[in-house]
Amino acid sequence: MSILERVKAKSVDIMSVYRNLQETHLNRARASLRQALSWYGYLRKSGQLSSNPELLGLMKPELEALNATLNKLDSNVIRIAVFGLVSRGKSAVLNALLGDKILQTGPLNGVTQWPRSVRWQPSDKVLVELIDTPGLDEIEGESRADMAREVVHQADLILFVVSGDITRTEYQALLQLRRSQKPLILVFNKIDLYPDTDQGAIYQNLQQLGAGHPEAKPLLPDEIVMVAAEPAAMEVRVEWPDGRVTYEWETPPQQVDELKEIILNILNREGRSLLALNALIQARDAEAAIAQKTIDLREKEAEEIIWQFTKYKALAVMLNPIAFLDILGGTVADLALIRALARLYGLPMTSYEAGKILKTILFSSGGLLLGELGSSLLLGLGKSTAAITSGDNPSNITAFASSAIAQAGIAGYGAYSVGKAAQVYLEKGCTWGQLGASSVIQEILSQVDQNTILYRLRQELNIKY
Ligand SMILES: Nc1nc2c(ncn2[C@@H]2O[C@H](COP(=O)(O)OP(=O)(O)OP(=O)(O)O)[C@@H](O)[C@H]2O)c(=O)[nH]1
Ligand SMILES: [Mg+2]
Repeated sequence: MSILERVKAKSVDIMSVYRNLQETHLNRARASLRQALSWYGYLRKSGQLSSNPELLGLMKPELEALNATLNKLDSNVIRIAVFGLVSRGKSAVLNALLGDKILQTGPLNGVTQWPRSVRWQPSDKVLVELIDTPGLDEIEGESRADMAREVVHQADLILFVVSGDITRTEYQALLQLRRSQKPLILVFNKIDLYPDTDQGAIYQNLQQLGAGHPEAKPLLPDEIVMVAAEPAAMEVRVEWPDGRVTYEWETPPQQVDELKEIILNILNREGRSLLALNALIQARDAEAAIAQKTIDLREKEAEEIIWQFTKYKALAVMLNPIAFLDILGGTVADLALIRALARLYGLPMTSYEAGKILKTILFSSGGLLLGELGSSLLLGLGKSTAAITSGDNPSNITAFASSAIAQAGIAGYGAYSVGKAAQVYLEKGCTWGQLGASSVIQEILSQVDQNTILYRLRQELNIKY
């Protein structure tokens, strides 16, 4: 095989690795969404929800969002939205990508008043929906800015368009997008207005954007692109050989090839992974919202359940004379409490997950609950000895009683903290279980290649693998 052939074979190899990985990510996302939907569907059928029309009504928008997200995954269309302040050239950038003046542009602020999407097929395998949005600082009021934010929330990749100095609003929007795990490219438009000598400095400033902020890291070279989407005509001085001087209007060339290439690279390498990630983020948010609504609705009943279990556990531990059994009994009670709360909330929960939550709670609340285990063991042993040797000796019975009461108090407090902690945990939604949205997001981010935009997101979030 010649070197050229080998290089070719290798790059075909790499492309097929990327393709397989993206396919896996899509499949995992689909499985996760189906699991969530089937769970809520099960609740409805099993009567838990239909007997509770209030809750069903509350959950409806989120269930619809989950369904829409799943449909979107199946359609395989990647959504790219522009975002930025008015008149930065958002519509012009999309026109430049499309190679046609489809969207209206103009010098006045607020030319684009509604989100509008246009199909774009940059290569035969990739289908893209380009979405134009109104400016973030639209004077007509908040509603248009809200519209833009809503679109961005649903997009898989953002082109954040700036031109000239970055304003505070732009800076804050940028940080917020980063925080919400949105992949983005910073597009510096109207570069034709700057002489070549300034462009290097602009680039460096952009790269350092947010570097002063503890959460933000400098942007990577691939994440900043300079473009001239709709360069303005300039008056140029022409000196003729015969000494005549005339002035003519000339339009500098459009500069958009680099942006196009970067987008195409991203789409080929990780387009469908971005689709999967975005669907999972939507699912996670929807499920968290469902959990929050349910928990608010059931606050009183939950308090009652927690107290009942606290009393029950204290009593069970106190009356049980055998050291190991009371610890076991206590743990079983904690698990049952977590499951009872989950059942009350109608949240997906298997005993495997309940066990995992209990473990998390034990470790996260550190000393206190581990202390409960430790002292249970000590006091429990004392109690067992007292029980064995008690006979008719009243002092032994007192020993049994006092260690039993001490232990019951600790156990009761433990159950109460477990209950409260479980409530907090459940509030976050059950997205951390097997195939849960959060788990799959983490799984996808852990598998991405170094030169991808997703890898960069993972760095930003400081996830360690
Ligand atoms: N010099 C120069 N002007 C540009 C460039 N791109 C766009 N413009 C001009 O900037 C103005 C605004 O462009 P639009 O594309 O309408 O901007 P927008 O961000 O969509 O604005 P809104 O829809 O109002 O939020 C227009 O007059 C464009 O001609 C560019 O690359 N260079
Ligand atoms: Mg516009």
